[in-house]
Amino acid sequence: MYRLIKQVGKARRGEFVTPHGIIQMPAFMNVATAGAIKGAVSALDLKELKCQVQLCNTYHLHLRPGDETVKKLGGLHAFTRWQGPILTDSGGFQVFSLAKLRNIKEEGVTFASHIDGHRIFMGPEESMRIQSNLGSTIAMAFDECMENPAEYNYARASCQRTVRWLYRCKEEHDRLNALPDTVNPKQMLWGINQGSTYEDLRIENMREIRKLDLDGYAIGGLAVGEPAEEMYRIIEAVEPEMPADKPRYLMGVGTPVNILEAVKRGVDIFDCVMPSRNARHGHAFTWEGCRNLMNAKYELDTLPLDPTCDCPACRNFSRAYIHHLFKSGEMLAMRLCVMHNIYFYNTLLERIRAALDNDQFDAFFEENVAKLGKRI
Ligand code: PRF
Ligand code: ZN
Repeated sequence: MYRLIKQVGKARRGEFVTPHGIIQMPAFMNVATAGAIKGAVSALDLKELKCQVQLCNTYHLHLRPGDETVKKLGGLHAFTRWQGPILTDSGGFQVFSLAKLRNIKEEGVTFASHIDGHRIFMGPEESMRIQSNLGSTIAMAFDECMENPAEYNYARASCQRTVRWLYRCKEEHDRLNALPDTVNPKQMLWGINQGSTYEDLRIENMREIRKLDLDGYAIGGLAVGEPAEEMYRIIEAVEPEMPADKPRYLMGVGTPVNILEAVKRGVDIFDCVMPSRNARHGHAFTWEGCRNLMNAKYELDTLPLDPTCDCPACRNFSRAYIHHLFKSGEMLAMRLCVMHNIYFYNTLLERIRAALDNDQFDAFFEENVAKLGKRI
């Protein structure tokens, strides 16, 4: 299902065939946590924003509207009207980052809902059942995402438990896919590498989880408190242990610079809330660096957010107008800026693919890495 088209150093140009369409890689996944990109962007907008694949969250959709409800409504594709590939994150990360009063045991995690505080239990089987009800294209394994820095002995015990959880995920996932009324009988399961910032734990963990011959593998537990250099070091350590014929997903990363650096080290797919979250605070990514639209210098600026951008916001509106909308608290400010940032991220990945296709990746990297990191 993953086809490697070309490799330049460690960087990979490939494609991943799914029953909901082909993902050209390297790719970015647009984050629609509760079934919508935050900032009033719907599935109808996504095609125009060059979106290939959408990510939704098990944890959020289980709490609201409930995965049983989504199943009754025909699954996430019918519910959100996004017809392309959908990946659901397992809840592993959200339970650890959002929920309060967690209690982790071998069976799973008990936690209080961040909405109304009621107590919920989620383990590998529950996560698989929820994701099966959602009917996503790709289900993620249920894992524990530790914060960094983590103590060595804790990290070792935690990622060993995550491996045991993975075996339970696989068994339950196979059982659910075979049921007669399952929403998506071809749902895939991807595993998640953990091990904090310890190279030996990361490598051992990867060797364990690749034995299950899953449809793809993620690197989790990064961009959770450690410096970017540590993240790159861990990617370099674990990458040689990842199967070459499966996609590699770096979870929750990152800035445009992080993405360039990770592609260079062999990562194929990313997701991050940054394009939408930063836009909601008035930050627009551009090819010259990141702009803050709240800045008074945009009051009379008639140029678009990025003069080289063809997104719906840049084709029609000025910085001055968007600056005014932010100052006035108009919802349209966010919508325009979110659309621009999503288009920007998808264009970044499209240009990375084109650079790989044309044997220009190194030049593209050098030309853009410094500019993309600037604040202007
Ligand atoms: N595990 C899961 N989802 C995630 C992460 C993880 O470690 C991260 C870490 N950056 C983001 N999303 N299941
Ligand atoms: Zn734009």
